[in-house]
Amino acid sequence: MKDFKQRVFSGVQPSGDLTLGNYLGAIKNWIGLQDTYETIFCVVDLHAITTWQEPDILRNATREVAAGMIASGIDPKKSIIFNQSQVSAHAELAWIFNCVARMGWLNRMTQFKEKAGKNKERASVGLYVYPDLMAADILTYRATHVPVGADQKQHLELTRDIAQKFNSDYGVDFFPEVEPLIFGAATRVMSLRDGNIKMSKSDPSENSRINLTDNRDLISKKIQKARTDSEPLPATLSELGDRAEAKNLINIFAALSERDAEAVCLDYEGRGFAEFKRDLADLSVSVLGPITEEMARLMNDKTYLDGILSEGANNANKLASPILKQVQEIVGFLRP
Ligand code: AQP
Repeated sequence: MKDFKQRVFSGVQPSGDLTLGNYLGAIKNWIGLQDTYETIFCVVDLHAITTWQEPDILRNATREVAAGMIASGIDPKKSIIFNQSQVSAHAELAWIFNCVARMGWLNRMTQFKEKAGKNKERASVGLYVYPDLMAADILTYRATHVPVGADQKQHLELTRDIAQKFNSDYGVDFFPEVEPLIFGAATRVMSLRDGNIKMSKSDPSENSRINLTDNRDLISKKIQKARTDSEPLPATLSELGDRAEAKNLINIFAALSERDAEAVCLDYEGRGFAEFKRDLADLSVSVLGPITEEMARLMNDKTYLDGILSEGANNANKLASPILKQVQEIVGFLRP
């Protein structure tokens, strides 16, 4: 296999307010990659409309995700930041991949099953072919590395399958074998109301999540209100057993303080949640406060944000266009 440029691609959907889950599980981990790789971070608005989005809210959320990335430490001078719909190569390559991927592969995707719920017949076709678009996002830049959370691993496997099938169907060595970048302390942040489901932008309960748009008071209140139990904390994680909410709060504490979850558990051995939550609220406010404030400041400067997104789209387009052109030639599209 030939040498491909070391390039990272990742994205976040503007399907609601950015959450602590998006921050700890994704964006925070991207910051360090900017010095090692060529990095492309995308606000994936085409993905967002796989479920219904109010147009004005979508526009606002698109800017908000960009502001959240920048406020968290993604540097527009080091990384390409743009929104997906501005670069048509994503949609064009996704169509080709719709024709490469097999129904059987998509039928196995667990995220579709989770998101479509019981009423599969009423889910959009876009939601079903979401993984093909994700493969196009990555491969339209021939990205070599993708930082993924545990929930996205299956989609990345599919990207690898699509790349391989394309290469073998057309007898080329065109798309790289994409590698996942998995972070040691990759955190899966769970809902503050139910420790068995993930914290999500689209959860109907506001108290289930911390948004990066929440002010210091609200962050603190949501932590205080988080569901817990009446038992004191044990010395080790394994002794927590199936206390999912307790585990989640300890993991959040560990991720925010960049410490090992076992060490956090040991620190609070024998203590109750009132004290633990007070400290977690203070910690959350001290880490997230500056980010939420910078985000609010950026949201007041739409000209700046739109400028970043449009410059990012230009740069992304410069990378994507020649790759798409080669794909079109390989596939046999006549372009006189
Ligand atoms: N709770 C989470 N814990 C850890 N990582 C998370 N991510 C999302 N939620 C958590 C990671 O954030 C990145 C961007 O996610 P996305 O916006 O593309 O879609 P998602 O995973 O579907 O996020 P949400 O918040 O749950 O959105 P909705 O409610 O619209 O579906 C991904 O890398 C993801 O792993």
